[in-house]
Amino acid sequence: LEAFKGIIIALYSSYDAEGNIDKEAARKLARHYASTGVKGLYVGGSSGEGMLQSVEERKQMLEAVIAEVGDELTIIAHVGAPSTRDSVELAVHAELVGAHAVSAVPAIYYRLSPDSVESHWQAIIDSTSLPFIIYHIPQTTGFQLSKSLLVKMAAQDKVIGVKISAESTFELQQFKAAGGNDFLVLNGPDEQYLAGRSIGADGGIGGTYGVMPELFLKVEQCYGQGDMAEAQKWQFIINDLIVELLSFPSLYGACKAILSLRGFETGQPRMPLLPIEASDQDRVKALNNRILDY
Ligand code: NAY
Repeated sequence: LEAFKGIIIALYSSYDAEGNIDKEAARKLARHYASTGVKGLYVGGSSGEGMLQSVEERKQMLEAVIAEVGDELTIIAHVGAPSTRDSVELAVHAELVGAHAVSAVPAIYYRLSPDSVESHWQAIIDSTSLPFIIYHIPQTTGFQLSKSLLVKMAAQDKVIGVKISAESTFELQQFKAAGGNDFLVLNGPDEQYLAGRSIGADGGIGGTYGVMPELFLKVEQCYGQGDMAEAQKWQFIINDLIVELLSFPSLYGACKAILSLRGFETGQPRMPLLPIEASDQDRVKALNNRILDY
């Protein structure tokens, strides 16, 4: 499980000027991340806009990333989709092209019973021999994962962990305890990385890591050395930067604009996520400089 512990970047998707997947740009960004010291990449999740892409586009993004850094970084393919059929197709593809694990949110849109979500996840799990990581993000899916369903899922060898984007560290601790020692818990809210780690998370998967991986690596390093004061200092710096990132029309748009300033073109986020306007550019530049100054 060591390959899944630590800083895993929730990768933004790369689009060209027409808004289509740009495989070359995705490879360039993935290559850059491989040089930073992070553990892995989470492809096609919330930050990766998997839910806004066709099955074919999601496959293209994953293939580009694995072709470039599949031997160097841990690659987790998010295959969650509104339909089980699409999720299974994506999972089968992920295994075929060499992903190290698959992960999925509950099927979205319909208000589903726990039995339905369980069957959905089970179909994905059964479709490959890859490890599976549950993605718990109730604020967007509306599905409240219960401890009992978590325990039931975690009893299978293939289910190696859960990524928790809910903001309760209490729940995180409870899920960790319920899953047992060999069960991974990955922190979702970047603002609470250190809090999550302190209460049981084995690492984290986050979107804002993509514009400041070095700062999250500092938190992780200081925490690992037992230097809580220093770890906290860096988390607080990160949180001020996240507040600023969240002040733009869309968080993903702001992060993508910052990457563009650094020479990594990923295009605008897809509608309905709002683009960054020309009038936002000065503020984006100032924020980018602030981050680079650390
Ligand atoms: C994913 O799948 O993209 C993630 O794991 C990222 C989790 C992010 N949550 C959402 C809803 O995007 O990184 C966080 C989030 O962007 C960050 O905490 C800022 O609020």
